[in-house]
Amino acid sequence: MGIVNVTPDSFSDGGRFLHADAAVAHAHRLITEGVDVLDIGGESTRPRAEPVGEAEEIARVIPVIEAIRRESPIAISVDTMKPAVARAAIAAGATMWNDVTALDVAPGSLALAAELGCEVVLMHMRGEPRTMQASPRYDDVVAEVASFLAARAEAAIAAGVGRDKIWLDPGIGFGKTSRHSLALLRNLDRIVALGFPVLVGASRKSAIARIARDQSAEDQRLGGSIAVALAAARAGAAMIRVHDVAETRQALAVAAAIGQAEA
Ligand code: HH2
Repeated sequence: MGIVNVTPDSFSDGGRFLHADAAVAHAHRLITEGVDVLDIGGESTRPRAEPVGEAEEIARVIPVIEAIRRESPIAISVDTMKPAVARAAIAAGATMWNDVTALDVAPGSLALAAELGCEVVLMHMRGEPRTMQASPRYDDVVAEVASFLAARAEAAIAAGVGRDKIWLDPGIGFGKTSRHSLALLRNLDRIVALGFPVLVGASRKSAIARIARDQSAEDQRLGGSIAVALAAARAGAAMIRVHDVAETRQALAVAAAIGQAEA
């Protein structure tokens, strides 16, 4: 899964057309790099990020989804916590709703996902984006994340979402210290064992720099991001959410070939 952020902090300033234009050009680059799913987001979920209104988020992501859909059959996911944005995105050609709140916060989310018939990514987060990194605590992070995700999958199925439409994501860095994120990656097989395809997103996150004990800026964290991708794939993750598609695909292909080589 390749990340396309249509947010002012992701692209240099300018008018909305320029933002959409830059986002579409980036999407096309990821397609040539071999991406399987494009994840389009119009609101940053970074700690301390400013919330974006519904109309503004729609104005950011829909022209981008429409433009990609006009030129490519690539699978598109929309990264949003807002039902109205998800509805508009699916109408514009997206087929997957990636919700960092696991369809658990905005009223009507589960029913809408069932009505739309789209795939859904249910991600674990502790708290909400603005405050989630303020000393998160767990007794047993792996057990708590697994039981939350199992419960959200049950709730989605009870609301009418097809079992085969559900993806689970432990939410690396969302209300977790780097120790929590490491525990989840080390024990990812316990999330995989829940019986749904698992998505992992750690690309360029601050946890990478903390774990590596360096001060690397966001675009200097490719090595650590690839290390997570390889470990997650080995533990059974079905999809990895990344900024750097070509490099990650290459690393995954070589690791897989080594795994299949003759003894
Ligand atoms: N991480 C981010 C956003 N959406 N969705 C899923 N399912 N899993 C993730 O790990 C995940 C996500 C944050 O990363 P990014 O899009 O790079 O930053 P921002 O939210 O600031 O745009």
